Amino acid sequence: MTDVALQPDTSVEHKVIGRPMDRVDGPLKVRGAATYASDVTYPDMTHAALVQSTVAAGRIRRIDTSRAKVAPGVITVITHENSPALGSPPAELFFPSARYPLEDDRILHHGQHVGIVVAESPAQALAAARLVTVEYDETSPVLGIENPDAAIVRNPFGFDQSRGDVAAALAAADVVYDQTFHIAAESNNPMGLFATVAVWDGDRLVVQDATQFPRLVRRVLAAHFGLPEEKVRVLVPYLGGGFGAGLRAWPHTILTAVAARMIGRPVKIVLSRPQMFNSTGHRPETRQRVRLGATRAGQLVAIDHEGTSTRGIAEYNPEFITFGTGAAYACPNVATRDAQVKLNIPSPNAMRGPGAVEGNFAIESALDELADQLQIDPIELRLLNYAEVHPQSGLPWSGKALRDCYRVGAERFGWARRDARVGSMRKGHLLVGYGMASVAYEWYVTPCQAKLSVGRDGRAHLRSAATDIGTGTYTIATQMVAELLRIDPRQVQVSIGDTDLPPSPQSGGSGLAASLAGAIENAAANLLRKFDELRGGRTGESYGDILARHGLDELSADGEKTPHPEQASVAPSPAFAAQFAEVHIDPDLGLLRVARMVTVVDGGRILNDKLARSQVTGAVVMGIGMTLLEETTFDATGRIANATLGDYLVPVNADIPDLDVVFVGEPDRFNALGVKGVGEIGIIGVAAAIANAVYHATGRRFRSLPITIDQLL
Ligand code: MCN
Ligand code: MOS
Repeated sequence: MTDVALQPDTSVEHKVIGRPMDRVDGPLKVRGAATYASDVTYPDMTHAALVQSTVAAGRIRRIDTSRAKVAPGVITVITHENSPALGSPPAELFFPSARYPLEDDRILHHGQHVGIVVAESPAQALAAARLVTVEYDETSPVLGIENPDAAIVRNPFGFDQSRGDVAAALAAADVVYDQTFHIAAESNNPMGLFATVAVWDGDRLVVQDATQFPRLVRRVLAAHFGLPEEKVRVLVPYLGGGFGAGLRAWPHTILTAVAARMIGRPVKIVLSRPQMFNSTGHRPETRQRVRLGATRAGQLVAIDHEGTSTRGIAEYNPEFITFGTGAAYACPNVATRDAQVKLNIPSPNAMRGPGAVEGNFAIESALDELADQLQIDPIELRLLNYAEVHPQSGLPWSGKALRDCYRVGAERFGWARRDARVGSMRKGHLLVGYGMASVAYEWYVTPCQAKLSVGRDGRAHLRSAATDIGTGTYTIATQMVAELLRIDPRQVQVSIGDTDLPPSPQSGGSGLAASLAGAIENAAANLLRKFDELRGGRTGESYGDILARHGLDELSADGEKTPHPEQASVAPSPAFAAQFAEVHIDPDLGLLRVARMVTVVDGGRILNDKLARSQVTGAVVMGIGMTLLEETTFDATGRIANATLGDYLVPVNADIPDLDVVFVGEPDRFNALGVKGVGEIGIIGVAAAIANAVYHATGRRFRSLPITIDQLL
């Protein structure tokens, strides 16, 4: 990194944004000096362990804590019988809070927390938790997405869409497609086990929590304890991944805060891997039906898309399966409907690309089937139905380079070498298949604030309550500040992960980079304006010189992400991508290997080429897991039967082929610094690309995930 004079001299070429800069927090992490919630410790800290329900539905008849209470080191045992009553969290929360599980004696799912034991050591807490005995009045749990006894909620998000006349268009279409799809439940499995440390200082609560959304945790805790939000501070300087699991205020976090208040000492809880399966959400099981109508020439005339996901009994989960379908292609008649089935299962929650990844698998598989039926090249079919403007509003896109994604992807992949005839390509005795999928992924920008200061030493300090969940927020914030202030990145300090700092949205919905970019751009502009006033027309002075001349130690400015003035006349663009997969299948063994994948992404302006690439690569790996390996299995009692990394398969190095990632497109003209979200897009089209390649290789169409060896045999 070249040193740049510490002065706002606009004639100096100073590009930091976009560079593949190493993580600024990398050395801290490698040395073990980055403190995750599980590393936090206090002198008089205590440790908690959970008691969890062994039935999925019913009531607690009797709970006996007498043996646990007198076990070595035990300080307290809290159950619904002695828990304080808590206030209710605000109803309007997008990611609803979980029901406080000690509210009453009701059991809504297997693994529900029915008690928390606090002891002097983790081992003592765990041992005592096993001594709590619970008798249940068990009722038969409602399980299974097809269960006719399950309550169904229709249009749960209010996003069902309709344009044109789908029924008439389907009736008049040359060809009609109608198929159903199924995707198994999956579990997020971040490497870092979720942990919470809660400590009360009078009526002020400080919580270190494994969360992607500290503001949500603060709001929920404040509401539960009847406190103004300022009395609750949530800290998450580092997180060992979340992939969506950190987008809710989970019961174990609330219980830890309750316990800390009851005993007047800090309490720490670290979940076990099995508890990560039943206490921090999962991707729900889903079913979909897709109907397409098209002309013989390949023009789509109707799309009808229904999606159903599972949810817990007491809380819904924003799983927008069909939301993206209406804007994906230029089709005059589109109807989309979502529904949720209430089951006695731990609450599903966001998992990378929630809703969209399921919807994309169905729609992009359906288009592949249509292409095959009409004998049209799959890319050609997508180009024939390319949405030049937003198909619902008719407004121009703020930025869309999907055509480039197809073109560059096809070139790099060698799509032209594809022999369209099914089963025609071979490598030795292996069947070879080429498949592709098109992706449009909505990412969510929300209001965000930041404070930027420059001190007399010329160092800049950025403060915002944003989080870095492994994504690289520290690094991109450093780059943005360095470029906008035209200083060396080593002169930038970034403080995030603390709700006492200026409010920021979640790291979720692939929206944090863009939200923070808006706040930083605005703060930098405000700060530079203040420096300009102080400079009074002089030249050649550094920031430090200007401050010294005015006898100031530091100058600060606030910034916020504000809506773009053109908002009403432009359709905010999703991020776009094209994904290509080559599969090799051993017809004798049913062995399927993904031989290579090419992913071309229009992410607007890329802030850090290395980190963005790592985001997309990681997401493709998750997509391969979803397509071929991952499945959270509920047994007949509602227990998750494979809640360990020994039984739940995730991809390992040997499963992952060469992954090519390319960025195309222009800075988005709607958004601060031209940024779009890229944290999730890489997973979205993987399943369809692979399933389409499997069809091309074998002639067998898989509409259910995961695609496993036994099915391929
Ligand atoms: N980035 C970039 N240029 C852009 C946009 C982003 O270089 N135009 C890079 C930056 O390094 C940025 C990262 O990509 O920090 C992600 O930015 P963004 O797309 O805004 O996503 P968020 O910061 O909101 O992160 C959440 C997103 C989601 S929703 C999931 S799920 C997910 C993901 O990020 N979970 C992750 N990536 C993850 N990566 C890790 N290591 N761990 C997780 O749990
Ligand atoms: Mo991502 S599933 O929105 O955290």
